[in-house]
Amino acid sequence: MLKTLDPQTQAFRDDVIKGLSSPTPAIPARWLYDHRGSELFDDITRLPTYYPTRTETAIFHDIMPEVAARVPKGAVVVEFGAGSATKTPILLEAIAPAAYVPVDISGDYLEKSAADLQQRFPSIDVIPVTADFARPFTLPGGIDHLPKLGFFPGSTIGNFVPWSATDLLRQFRALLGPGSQLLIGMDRAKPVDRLLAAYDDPEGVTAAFNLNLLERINRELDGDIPVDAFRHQARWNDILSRIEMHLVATRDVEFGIAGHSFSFAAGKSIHTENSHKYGPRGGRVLLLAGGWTPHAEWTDGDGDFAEVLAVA
Ligand code: AVI
Repeated sequence: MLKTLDPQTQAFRDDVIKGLSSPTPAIPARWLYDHRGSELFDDITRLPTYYPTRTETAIFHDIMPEVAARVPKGAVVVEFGAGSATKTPILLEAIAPAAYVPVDISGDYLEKSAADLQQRFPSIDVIPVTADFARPFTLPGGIDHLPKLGFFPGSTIGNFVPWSATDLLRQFRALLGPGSQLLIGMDRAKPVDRLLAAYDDPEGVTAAFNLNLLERINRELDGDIPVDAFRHQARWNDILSRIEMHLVATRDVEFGIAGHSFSFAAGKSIHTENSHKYGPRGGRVLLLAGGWTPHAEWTDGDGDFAEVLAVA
């Protein structure tokens, strides 16, 4: 019997069926983040080999006085993503904006993090918006006249292929308006062994995060994928300057998902995520192509991660 699926599950099913039917199988990375996937990603951010979160947080502590000096008083901070419990408070504390607007597709997670921040910062008007920030949406009323600071930390921009990243940056510009600013985190290219260790940790947390996608398909789409027939693999793609996550079949397998049959020969992979790494010039060119002019840039002492402030 055909089950009626909610729109989100329908979109998941369509992406999975289309993605696995391609000669180069791939599933969009956004489906990695169900409840379990988000928990596992949280664990990743604390791994010794996963340097980005730690490094960006340390940069924030150093640069906030300078950022605050460049952001007009009474601004509105619009964060693309629900807001990390460690990074967002550093920014809010430093610039004391009039309002903080976190935008995230996961309503539950958003409400919870917004409520926590509202309690911690009673003088800031916290206005959560449930929306997919990668698609056009509108800002809440009553803040049109205030200066805006977009906030996009974590190097999430790296999870978009450059042409989509450019579209996304242009959309941020259209939303926030000319004269607004954007504070964005970008992970830098670095020796391949460090990158591979960050995305294939010895503890196996990133592997569990990646394999959870197959478990999610089985859970939500009535799949019967033998998860133990796939292994996590992180690859460095030098031409495209990105880490790719794949799930590689370790033996010949056949499985079904929502009435569709698939067969994978041993060695065939499902591409599940890209994480682009930018050099200083490449990062600035990307921002310029997206309609943002960089006017300040900071890195940690080793040049592992960069924080850029740009103006629309
Ligand atoms: C969310 N994003 C910035 C992470 C990254 O580093 O690209 C996602 C991630 N995937 C595996 N580890 C971390």
